[in-house]
Amino acid sequence: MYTIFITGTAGSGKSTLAGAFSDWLRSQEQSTLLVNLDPAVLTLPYEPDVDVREMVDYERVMTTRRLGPNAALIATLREVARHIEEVADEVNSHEVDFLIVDTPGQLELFAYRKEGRIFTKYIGEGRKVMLFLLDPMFCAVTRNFVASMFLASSIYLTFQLPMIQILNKIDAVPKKYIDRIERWSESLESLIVDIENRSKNVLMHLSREIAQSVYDIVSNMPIVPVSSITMEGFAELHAILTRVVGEGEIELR
Ligand SMILES: Nc1nc2c(ncn2[C@@H]2O[C@H](COP(=O)(O)OP(=O)(O)O)[C@@H](O)[C@H]2O)c(=O)[nH]1
Ligand SMILES: [Mg+2]
Repeated sequence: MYTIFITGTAGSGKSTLAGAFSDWLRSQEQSTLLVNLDPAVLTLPYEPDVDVREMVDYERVMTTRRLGPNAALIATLREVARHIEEVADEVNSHEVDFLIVDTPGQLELFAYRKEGRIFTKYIGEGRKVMLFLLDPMFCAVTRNFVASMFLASSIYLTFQLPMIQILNKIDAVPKKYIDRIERWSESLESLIVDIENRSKNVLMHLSREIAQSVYDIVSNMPIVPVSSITMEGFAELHAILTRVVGEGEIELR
């Protein structure tokens, strides 16, 4: 069994990918289990098999405890973490090929609080992998690409799980952007040349420094372009999951 945690900034397409990739896997005769870890989501583009909204009531916490949206999300995630063994028992009682875990909308509440690590520790068995979603429209600019590399390495440091970067929503972006991002991920030299040509002074120096310091971490993560609308790239994502993660190559790096 593979356990896939889907992470990325708010709106990067985590929930859509969770549903679409599960549909695709099922069409390939693979069994999947979909887990929603977002207590605050109103509607989901898939039918979750395990849903934390059945365990905590985000709206009620917000009104009864007079909390703002983020504080209520923190409180409800903490509540779920307190009952993590029940959640894990429910999830882990199913025998499936792929366990797909959709994480809360706001990345920082999952990634930079201890609850996130509790979830990734207890939920799922077998090989665990994290997908980190990138928006290709944003990442096609050098300084944004560097900022995303920095974020990806920070998430990797936090969870220490094998990570695959997903260049998402490619149906909505010109192909030249995807090619550019792939070129940067394959060659630090090419990224540095573009940083030097496209930015100036402090920004150029800062981008170059950051790129040089995190490139080794990030360049070891595969980068897969996909679309949850056309399902383009899903076969490649599946192949990378089974081949690279399956053989433990990412863990060894
Ligand atoms: N064009 C396009 N839009 C997408 C894709 N994946 C997600 N979206 C849209 O991006 C928005 C945010 O998606 P959602 O899955 O809710 O993001 P989340 O906050 O990361 O869970 C929604 O309007 C989706 O329809 C994709 O592959 N292509
Ligand atoms: Mg979502």
